[in-house]
Amino acid sequence: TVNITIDGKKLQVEQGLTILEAARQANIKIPTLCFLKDINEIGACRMCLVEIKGARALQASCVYPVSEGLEIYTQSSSVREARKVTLELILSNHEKKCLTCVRSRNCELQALADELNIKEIRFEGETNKYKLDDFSPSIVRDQNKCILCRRCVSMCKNVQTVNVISAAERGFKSTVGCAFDLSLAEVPCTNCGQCISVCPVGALREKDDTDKVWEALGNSELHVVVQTAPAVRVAIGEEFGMPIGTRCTGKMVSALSQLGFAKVFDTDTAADLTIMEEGTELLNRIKNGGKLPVITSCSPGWIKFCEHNYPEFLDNLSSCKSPHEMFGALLKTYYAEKMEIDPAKIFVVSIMPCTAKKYEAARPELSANGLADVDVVLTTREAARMIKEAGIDFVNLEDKQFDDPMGGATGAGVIFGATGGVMEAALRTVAEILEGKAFDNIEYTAVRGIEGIKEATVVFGGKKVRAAVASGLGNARKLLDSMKNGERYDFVEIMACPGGCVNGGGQPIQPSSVRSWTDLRAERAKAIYEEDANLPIRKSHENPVIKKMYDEYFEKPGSHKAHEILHTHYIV
Ligand code: HC1
Repeated sequence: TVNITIDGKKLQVEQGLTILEAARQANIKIPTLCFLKDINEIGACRMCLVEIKGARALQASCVYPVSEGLEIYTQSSSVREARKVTLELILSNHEKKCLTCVRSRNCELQALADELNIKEIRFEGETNKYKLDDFSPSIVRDQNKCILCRRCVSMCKNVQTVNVISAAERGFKSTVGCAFDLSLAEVPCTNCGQCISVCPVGALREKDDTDKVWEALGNSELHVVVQTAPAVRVAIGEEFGMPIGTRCTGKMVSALSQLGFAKVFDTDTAADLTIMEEGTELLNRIKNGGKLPVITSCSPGWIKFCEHNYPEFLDNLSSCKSPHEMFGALLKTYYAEKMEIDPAKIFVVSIMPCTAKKYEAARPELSANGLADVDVVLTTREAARMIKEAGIDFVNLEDKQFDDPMGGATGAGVIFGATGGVMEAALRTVAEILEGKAFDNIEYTAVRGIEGIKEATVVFGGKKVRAAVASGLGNARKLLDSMKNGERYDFVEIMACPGGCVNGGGQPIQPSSVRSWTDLRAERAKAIYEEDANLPIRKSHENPVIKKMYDEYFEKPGSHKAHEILHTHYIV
């Protein structure tokens, strides 16, 4: 430890901490803007300046390490004045359309201006004017609101290793964008939306598709149904001020029925179906000497990353459509027949924690009988916006169950929402098929948790299954490179977002002041595993809805009909 003084308070703190961290431990708040723990610690914005006795200039506390005897002042007049001028300069070149900004009241710049008591901007002068980049099906980039904090650049380059946005030019002309001023739609962006999750302002946002859904809901010719992804239920409450990790499944279903959807379905049901199809694919490849490992295909950001960067692994991908696409295809075939509804009149909305799902739904190969499987994808945030617009008091809603005839999922379906969940769900089923008996212990804790890469080897029926799980595209890259160097697995789960869908690019955005010190991934995943533990059925192959579907329609997993409707192919 070292001895330091902050604002006259004597402290003993761990060596290696930054001044910002030490102050936080002592409950002394230093404002930050570009800082995001472990992701963007570059001291660029100068909001966290502090005065250090004996130092020549004010120092950025987020990158300045503590050392013996440091005497620090976080609120001296020079510090306050410097922070204020810096913020006013940032504001002077920021498009201040706060009233209509998607991030209004969830904007770190707005909050800081309020905190620093800025009531007028002294430096009105020249401002940059940029064209909106809204060509991507998933992400809109508005440079007029960018404050050059570079969190998105760090996320895209260092965490996801996608590297399609970077800083360019210098001085007043400094900007963040794609090479040659291309649109995100023209570069190998995976649409993961992690850049949006870390943007402190409204410079990055999802493409808002709520109007399309309102229009469909108002069209009496259409049968408009909605499905919700596993990870939405454990995060949507945050949009209504509820604590991180609150399970809101019943309230979410109530709110969606109140919005006017004819049916509210659970994507988890299709996740169970995915396990049946993907599990069969794995067992067939193991038995028949097919291409191993089988790599999961539910994360569209990961699929696009693979298509651009690792085409040599495309044959390893499971041919299964992702669960929500499977569900869409089911609704326009099996359900349409069962309910005697013209499939062309069925309008499927998916509520997903993901921005890449918007891009996925638009892929032409994801259709059945010429109809797109899914018509519109909304993020968790957009769904919350619709609920607010309809004046629904979300927090006080009564719980409601998902609708029949496709309602009913297992714990295996819900854990898809956290990294390792698809693997665990698959192992719960594959184990029983290979052993030919039921298992009581179904919790595969080795594949749980937020570590970027996890491994497990299990033996069922004398067969060794080597499993690996990666979340975050940087970790996927590491895992794939190790496989190129000879590492061998039978089954691999990859999710584009760090921590899996619970931390998807479409989830509620928490500011750096929360995100830097609370692990959103762990809190939301805890709620997912609680939901699993509370469900009466926790294995996909025991789901009665799925059994019935095979009896009535598909005959058996991997059948010709199942392949026609539930499987797809990839593009080099
Ligand atoms: Fe996911 Fe999936 S788990 S991809 O993370 O396989 O988005 O939640 O819906 O489709 O089920 C996302 C989540 C989601 C699919 C499922």
